Formats: sequence, structure tokens, C-alpha cells
Amino acid sequence: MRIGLVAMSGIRACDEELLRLGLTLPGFVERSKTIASLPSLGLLTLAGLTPARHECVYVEVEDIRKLERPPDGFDLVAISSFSAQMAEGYALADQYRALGVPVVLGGLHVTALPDEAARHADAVVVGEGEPVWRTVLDDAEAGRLQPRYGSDGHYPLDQAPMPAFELLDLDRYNRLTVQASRGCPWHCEFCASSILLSPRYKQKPAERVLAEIDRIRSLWSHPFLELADDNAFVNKPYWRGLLSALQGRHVRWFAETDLSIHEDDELLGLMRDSGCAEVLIGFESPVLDGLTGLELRSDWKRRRWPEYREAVRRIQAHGIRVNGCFVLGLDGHTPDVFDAVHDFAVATELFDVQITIQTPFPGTPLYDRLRREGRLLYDGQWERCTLFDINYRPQPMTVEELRAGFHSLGVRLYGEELTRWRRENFNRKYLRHARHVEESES
Ligand code: B12
Ligand code: SF4
Repeated sequence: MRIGLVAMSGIRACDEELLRLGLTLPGFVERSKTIASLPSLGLLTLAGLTPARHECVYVEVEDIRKLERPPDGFDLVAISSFSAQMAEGYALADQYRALGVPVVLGGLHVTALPDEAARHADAVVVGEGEPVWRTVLDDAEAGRLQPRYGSDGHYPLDQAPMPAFELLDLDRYNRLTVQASRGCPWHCEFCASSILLSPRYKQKPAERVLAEIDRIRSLWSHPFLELADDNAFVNKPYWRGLLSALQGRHVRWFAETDLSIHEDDELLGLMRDSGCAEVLIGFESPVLDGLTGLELRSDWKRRRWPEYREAVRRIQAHGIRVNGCFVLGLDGHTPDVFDAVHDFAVATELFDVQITIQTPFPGTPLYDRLRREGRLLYDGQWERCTLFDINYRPQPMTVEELRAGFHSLGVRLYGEELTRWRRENFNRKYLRHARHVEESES
């Protein structure tokens, strides 16, 4: 079979004022450019599992948009899914099916809402794709696709295939993703990441991760990697081994983590020496309001709140930039939270800062709770699940206060002056530690 793997990519927001105001600011544009062109690791992983008798063709949806008709010649089309772009995914699926090409849909959104997705597909895959992908292919080849395939989140990552990075036109990407773990121990109420696929935290053996990195290095002379882990470094001894082995491989990389790394000087040193350019840390709230009950199992972030500022200082002192993330509109947030984020960014001299609006993604405990409480606005308008649009009634703020505060904070944070000040401070204080990063990014 000739299989079309269609990746939904790109950065989106619906709020027009925000697009006009905020998303054109230097700090935001830079970050958007950096991440906008990531390929779908999910589809590359499935391609890596596909028996050699089939041919896989990897297509970005933005390329299809430029065409009058979607590319043809496929015996099967597989489309990945995030909520924000689901409508476009469904429309494409409908088009292919009208042409008689069977379509299989999978990914995070389909996992959350398989019945909705089933209206646009010959088959939907719920959960991780690896355990069922070969069965899907065999069934498609034999003309007996089942409407639904499911996995239970227990796929062992020591069986993980090598993602088919060679399918990519590497010139168009500035980063590639590698995944060393799925899940996260903290279970935040709003989390819509791989926790939806793998409720239990699991780790890929380090030698497999290194093999993926080496594969990328063999294809790409100046690799920049983004770890697609929800929360890397949970297992610190694992990372000490992996990072030691990574030294000398000349890669630069970025990861999402919780702040616990700040306590571990040895780990921070290994991170820096193995090419870590930046870590993204979900602080979520600069004030205690909003942190209580944020996680379903513990108040880990609330307990760690007194360490927030020191954590940024210690990590950046190792020459590793911190991108501090804040979720605005958490229950308990008042309009004071906007100044508090600004003050935190200034006081800690965060290299990067990311603000998003709390978003009830389908499939999350937050979505279920806000629905029960009658607080969802625009339910079902998944294109608004962008992290920048307001889809619910916050408490105690009003929707208008949240929107206006978010806009003006964006203007203040991402304006040229503060962005330059934050960057220059980092470079002046810590550049000698981060020399390898600066050189490699020039
Ligand atoms: C890399 C990334 C991106 C890349 C996406 C590249 C791509 N085309 O995949 C870029 C930068 C483009 C991106 C953009 C956006 N992203 Co993003 N991104 C991530 C990130 C960091 C990693 C995702 C990843 O690679 N996972 C690893 C792979 C292996 O997992 P997977 O894709 O889920 O695939 C597995 C299964 O789902 C399944 N599967 C997936 N697709 C298919 C298809 C078929 C046919 C089958 C059978 C199975 C299958 O099999 C795979 C293997 O098990 C996550 C956060 C995180 N740490 O997880 C956020 C995340 C996925 N992004 C998110 C969001 C909100 C966005 C944006 C809306 C942001 C914005 N405002 O623009 C856009 C939306 C883009 C879109 N098209 O809709 C949310 C999505 C929530 C949701 N449920 O929809 C996440 C979880 C982050 C968060 N804060 O909550 N993102
Ligand atoms: S810490 Fe981050 S990855 Fe972990 S559950 Fe919370 S939001 Fe998800």
C-alpha cells in the first residue's frame, strides 16, 4: 500500500485582537518561528513500524492547503490530531473518503473523542498508536478495517521503533523531536498531553533514545532536538547516564521539565555540557492563588512555590535559559495575577516567558469539571483550544478581565524593550556558561 501520513502542524489562535496585538511582538514571533515547524513524531513513529512492503509518504497539512485537491495516489490516509486543528483534519478526511480512499484517524483529540472522530473515518485509533498500527495496516490491506482500534496505555517503550526521520525534507525544519518518556507523575487537572495516552509514567531505554539521536545526527549536520516528553528528568539517575553519553555528540536541545532540576547541580552541569539550550518549566502561577488543587494527586507545585525564584536563578546560572510558563485564569486568579507574572519575569530575569490561558481540552478532568459546573463557553468549538482563546467562565475574574489582562500582559512581556532586557541580562551574566549554545545558534 502507499500510505499518506498527514501531519497537522502550525501555531494558531482565534482571538483577532490578540493576533493583531500580541502575536506580532518580537518575543512571541521568535518563539513561534522556532517551534512552528516541528514534524509529527507520532506519524514518524508509526512510519517506523510500517513493514517495508508498504510505502509511507509524509505530508504537512500546510502543503495540502496550497493545493486545489489533496495529493492522490494513496491506498490509505492516516491523519494525526490535536484539538485546535481538528475541523481541518475532519474536512480532509471527508475529502479523501469521498475519493474512495480509506482514512484512519488517531492522536490526542481522537483519543478524547473517538465517537466524534468516527463520523469522519473508516477507522479511529484510541490511545497510543504503536500497539495496533500493524493490525490496522493488515486490515486495511485485506479490506476489512475495523471502525475502532484501542490500546490501554501500557505499550512498553523498550519496544519503541526508530521513527522514520528519513521521510522528512529536513531543510524545512529547525528542530526535530525525540521522546524519552510518556506521562507525568503530577496529573494536573488541565493537562492534555501524553498523560491522555499513558496514564502511568514510563521511560524509553536510554540506548534507544541515543540511537534515535544518532540517527538524526546521521541525517542532519547541525541537529537541534526538542524532547517531546511532557516532563523530562523525573527519573534523575536515568538522565545522568543518558546525558553523560550525550556529551560529545554535538547536539543542542530543549526540554520541558518541572523545577526539581534546580536542586541537582550535577544534573544541571550534565545538561549544560550535553548541549541543553533551554528548559521550559510550567510554574503555572506566580501567586499561590490557583495552585491549590491544580494537580489531582498532590499539591506539588503549591508546595514548591517558595522555591520558584531561586529555581530560575540556579538553572540560569548554569548557562541554561529558562522559559517560564504561566497559565492565566486558574480558579482563584484575580486581575492582580497579570502584574504578578510581569514582576516575576523581571525579578527573576527569565530569558523567556510563555503565558497561556487555561484551556479545557476535551478528555481532561478540567473539561469534565467545568462542564459539570456549567462554565464552558463555546463547547465543541475545538478550533478555540489554542491556549490563547477563552473557552470558559473564569472565577473570580470575568471573561473580559481575563482577556484584557492577558492582552496587556502580552504587550508588556513581549515588547521589544523587556524582551531585549531579559535576553541581555542572561547573556551578560551567564553567557560564558552557555558559550556552546550561543555559538551554535548563530
Ligand atoms: C511537538 C508539539 C507540537 C508541534 C506539533 C508537531 C506535530 N505535527 O505533531 C507544533 C509546534 C506544531 C505544535 C503545535 C500546536 N500545539 Co503542540 N505540542 C507538541 C508537544 C510538545 C509534543 C507532541 C509530541 O510530539 N508527542 C509525541 C508523539 C509520539 O505523540 P503523539 O503525537 O500523541 O502520537 C502518538 C498517539 O497520539 C498516536 N497518534 C498520533 N497521531 C496518530 C495518527 C494515527 C492515524 C494513529 C493511528 C495514531 C496516532 O500514536 C502516536 C504514538 O503512540 C506537546 C506537549 C507534550 N509534551 O506532549 C504539545 C501539544 C500536543 N500541543 C498542544 C497545542 C495546544 C498546540 C497548538 C494548538 C498550539 C497553538 N496555539 O498553536 C498547536 C496546534 C497544532 C495543530 N495542528 O493542531 C497541546 C495539545 C492538546 C490537545 N489535546 O489538543 C499539547 C499536548 C501541549 C499542551 N500544552 O497541552 N505542537
Ligand atoms: S506538570 Fe505538566 S506535564 Fe505534568 S501533569 Fe502537569 S501539565 Fe501535565
